[in-house]
Amino acid sequence: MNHPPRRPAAPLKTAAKTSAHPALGWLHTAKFLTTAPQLHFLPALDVPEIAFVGRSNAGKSTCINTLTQQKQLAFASKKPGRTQHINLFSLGKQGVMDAVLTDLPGYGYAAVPKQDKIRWQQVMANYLVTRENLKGIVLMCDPRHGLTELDEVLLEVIRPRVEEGLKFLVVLTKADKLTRSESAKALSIMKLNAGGGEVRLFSATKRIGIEEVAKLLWDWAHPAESLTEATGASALPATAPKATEAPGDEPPALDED
Ligand SMILES: Nc1nc2c(ncn2[C@@H]2O[C@H](COP(=O)(O)OP(=O)(O)OP(=O)(O)O)[C@@H](O)[C@H]2O)c(=O)[nH]1
Ligand SMILES: [Mg+2]
Repeated sequence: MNHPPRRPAAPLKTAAKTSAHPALGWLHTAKFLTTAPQLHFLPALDVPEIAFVGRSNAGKSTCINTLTQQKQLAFASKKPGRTQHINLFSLGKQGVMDAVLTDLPGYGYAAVPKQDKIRWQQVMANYLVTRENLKGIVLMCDPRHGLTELDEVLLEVIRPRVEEGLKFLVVLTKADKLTRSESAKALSIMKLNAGGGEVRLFSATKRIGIEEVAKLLWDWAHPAESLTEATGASALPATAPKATEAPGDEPPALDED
């Protein structure tokens, strides 16, 4: 009896996932680790740490949520000053922590009392200068405002560490607010100012730059790992997002300013 010729096996549905870059799957493993009002409350860690810094309302918490594909991991809000603690999120497949993301309170919010501002600037400067496992800094900057005076101060604070090899990336946030030519201009101006660091355009709403930023963070945290070894990884299911601070009544809407 004649058998019909064997059909080639149907490609597995996971094929697309397994050939994708592992960065987004890795970032999706983010879990709330701890929160601290001051530096000395932070646990000493021996995995690479990547800190998100920048002006209040620049979009740090939103960027972390977008990169990790979790809606409320970090609390974002229209109201500046939403993040008031140092919040740490662990990353790693199979529950094995291999890096940490840090969401820092923003600076430059006018309504904060002067004493609190100074205190916070000291906490942040200390963190950036002394945190031993700090591997990279992501400076979030709204290109409509450019680098503020406090951003410039921060650049000065971290310069010696960047010269010693600390990774540095300027993320130009809310790129959805810019036209194409404004984006291109903002990008080239920032490249001149970033002192050798990377610069990327980013938008949570229009989903610009997400993969590019994700890949950079992956590379920072896994310098020795070759891409071929890593491509077997696929996205793990989301873990229940955990609040770092009391949530507001509604999830924050993206601002329209
Ligand atoms: N249009 C637009 N709005 C954004 C984007 N990212 C963030 N936002 C909005 O900007 C506002 C501030 O966002 P957050 O992520 O809370 O900013 P933050 O830098 O964490 O602020 P602090 O915690 O105060 O330092 C919120 O209303 C966000 O919805 C974006 O890509 N596009
Ligand atoms: Mg925040």
